[in-house]
Amino acid sequence: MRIVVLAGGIGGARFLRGLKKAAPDADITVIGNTGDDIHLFGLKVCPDLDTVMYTLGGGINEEQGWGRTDETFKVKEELTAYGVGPEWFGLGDRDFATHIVRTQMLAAGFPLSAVTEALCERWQPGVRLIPMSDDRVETHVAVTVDGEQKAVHFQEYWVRLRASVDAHAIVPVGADQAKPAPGVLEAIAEADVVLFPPSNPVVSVGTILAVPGIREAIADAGVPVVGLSPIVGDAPVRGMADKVLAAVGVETTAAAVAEHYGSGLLDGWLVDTVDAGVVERVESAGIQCRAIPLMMSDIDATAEMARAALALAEEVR
Ligand code: GDP
Ligand code: FO1
Ligand code: CA
Repeated sequence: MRIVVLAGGIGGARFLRGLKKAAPDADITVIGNTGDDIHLFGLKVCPDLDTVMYTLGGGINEEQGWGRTDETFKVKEELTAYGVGPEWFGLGDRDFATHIVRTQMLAAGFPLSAVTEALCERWQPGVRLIPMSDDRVETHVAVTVDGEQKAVHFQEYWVRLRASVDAHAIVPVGADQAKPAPGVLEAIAEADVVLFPPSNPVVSVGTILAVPGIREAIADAGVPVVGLSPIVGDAPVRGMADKVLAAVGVETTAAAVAEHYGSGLLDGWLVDTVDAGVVERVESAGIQCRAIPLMMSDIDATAEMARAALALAEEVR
């Protein structure tokens, strides 16, 4: 079976670990969000691609959910001693090596998709990981700080400002001009099922869908599209989905997120058992819905979620 998954960082990566266990023989292609990417210290950092790569490859800091295990911060300390920032973004020594290799290969002329493939040769994530685009896309957030309206990079909004200021708009800068990376549209066209993991619907899955051609390819593929809610009990399990959903005018509920994707895209939707009350509302919007436990507390619980998503895909096929 060929499965395509549109993934952000932690939510996507943890779901993929369960999916690999649930469907060990499946051929899994992951289309990764690159809207979170940022240039720091002359290096290109791709947080969501790296989170997927490290999580599936066994190099992730499990507690944190991002960055390397067994990490040290000597390089960052030395940069700070030179007065070179930003200080608010925690790049570790082991992680730095990934960004150095990536930046060196990009400077040599390789596209990000080829660089990601090369990095994955080391990590062997057991899936094919493709960035959504080789073109630069950067998510910016319009905020008001001290009465002043401005746009900041998504990482500045989340890591520096801790999403503590109101977001008025989310703009995937460059997305309208971006082309899907080689292999993205082909994987979607050849897929037997497309899954939206419980990733952020705005700044992860939403950004991938903002690359012209990807949403259309999914709708045209004619295969089941099933998603899992990242919202449980009217709140994100972690992160800032509530803030960015508000910025795009969507309420923070499992039902509203399903309606936001819409029945033109989504065939099936899984909500947590605490949200069983919304099943009827989602189904009346033309999306088949089931309520099951959606907490990715361990790999077995996550594999059970993946099995339920694949079972729902068969029901709607
Ligand atoms: P990010 O790029 O690291 O923010 O990761 P993603 O976009 O892939 O996923 C973030 C989303 O995952 C957040 O909105 C969380 O609510 C959701 N999430 C994290 N852990 C869980 C979980 O155990 N269950 C569910 N249902 N959602 C989760
Ligand atoms: N998240 C933080 O909250 N603080 C950090 O200092 C930080 C550094 C960082 C470095 C590399 C990387 O791949 C991810 C990193 N993240 C950090 C996570 C990242 O900001 C988020 O997981 C996502 O981009 C949110 O969607
Ligand atoms: Ca992310």
